[in-house]
Amino acid sequence: TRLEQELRQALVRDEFELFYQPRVSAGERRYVGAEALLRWRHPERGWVLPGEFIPVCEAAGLMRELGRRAFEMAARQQAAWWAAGRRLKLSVNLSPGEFEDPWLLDEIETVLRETGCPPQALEIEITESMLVGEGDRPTRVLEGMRAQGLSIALDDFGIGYSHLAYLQRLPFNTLKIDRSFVQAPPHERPLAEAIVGLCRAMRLHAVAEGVETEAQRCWLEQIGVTEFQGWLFAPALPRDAFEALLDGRQ
Ligand code: G
Ligand code: G
Ligand code: MN
Ligand code: NA
Repeated sequence: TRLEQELRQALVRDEFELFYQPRVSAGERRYVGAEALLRWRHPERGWVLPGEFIPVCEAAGLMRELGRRAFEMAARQQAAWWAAGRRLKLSVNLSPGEFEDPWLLDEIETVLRETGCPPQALEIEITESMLVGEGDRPTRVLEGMRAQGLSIALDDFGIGYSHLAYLQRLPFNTLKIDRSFVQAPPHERPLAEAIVGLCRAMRLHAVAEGVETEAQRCWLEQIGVTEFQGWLFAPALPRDAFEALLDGRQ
């Protein structure tokens, strides 16, 4: 297809960039991290969102290459930020195709070595659908990442195949509560409270995604969420704007 052709060209021309959406701590409300999110700088259309190009890249077999580039950009940026004393945790999404790649751990090792990025600067975001029906491979891969010094977040929690045994068995550091819970009407809140209680009992960071209002932030903080991400604080921003936000210059 035409879009597929354009995407191949975009990889050659290096038109992909990372934007950064901050993660804010409960209580003190400090910037403690960010999620790296891909954007395509289209020569005519301006910034294009992942919803439009990731499914096409997946179908065309380009996602492993794009995902690897995204991880590399994140590691390079973190190496620079950490060297400059800006020490936030940056999370990077992994696609199902990347997760299945038998060379994943070797590629991560190579990128960390080549960029000089400290592994504790990065968190890998995976989704529940990647963990289904694969024997013990997911456990081995995630334990391999932990051994490399990375942290691991379970993304979009609560809307997938939520199989609570995963939480017991797999070495997660963080659970990202899907925005459908965060934005739920009051009578649907007990489920979110139960998820946060589970995080507390299992010593996982509970990060709420899609926080848009002060009222949401307030009840999430009351039930024990430890970090927030969402438009209430900031959307995903290009590097310069993200740095300006951290420095209070925006
Ligand atoms: O940026 P936006 O908020 O539209 O992101 C939508 C989704 O696109 C994310 O939740 C994530 O699943 C996917 N995505 C964004 N950036 C990356 C990336 O660097 N790698 C992978 N694999 N997926 C990404
Ligand atoms: O990795 P994941 O699929 O969770 O990517 C985050 C997605 O959520 C991105 O597409 C981002 O643009 C979107 N997003 C981030 N903050 C908010 C928010 O406060 N509200 C809504 N509706 N979407 C958000
Ligand atoms: Mn994510
Ligand atoms: Na998410």
